[in-house]
Amino acid sequence: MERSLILLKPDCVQRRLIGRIISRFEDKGLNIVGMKLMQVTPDLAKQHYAEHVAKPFYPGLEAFITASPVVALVLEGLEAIRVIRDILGATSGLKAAAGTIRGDFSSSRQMNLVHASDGPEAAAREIGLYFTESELCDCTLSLTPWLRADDE
Ligand code: FUP
Repeated sequence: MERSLILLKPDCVQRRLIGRIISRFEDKGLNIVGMKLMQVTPDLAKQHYAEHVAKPFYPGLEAFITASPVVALVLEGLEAIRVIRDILGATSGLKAAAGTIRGDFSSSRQMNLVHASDGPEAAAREIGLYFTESELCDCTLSLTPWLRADDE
């Protein structure tokens, strides 16, 4: 099983798409193990986007990600990191394939609705930035035997 850090970004919250986007993850069979509405501070933004802080687009990215609350989630599932990024589509909503979240709902590179960790190391680092261990719930949902075989 893998875990990934997901942010429903300010554009997602402001456009009242939270429910529809979370439904896509639930429909796929991913488990929610952490979830909260929160405000990203400039300091947290710099830690989250550490690899981008020196880039020309960073000031605009920080202004955007701190402009309104976000919903932070930890999702869990088999190959969850890749599966979730496939569900999101390419970074720019203009390039993302139809049927993906960004392909269906976004026409922007910055306002692309959802962040998802891009690898296991990023996931561990980002989950630690947004959640304490006690905020994560580990439970087996009763429908699990109807979502995949025991040996998968
Ligand atoms: P992703 O892994 O899909 O979240 O995308 P990146 O790590 O490449 O970029 C991080 C965030 O910076 C994305 F949400 C989009 C944003 N971005 C810009 O706003 N402008 C750019 O020129 C490039 C990326």
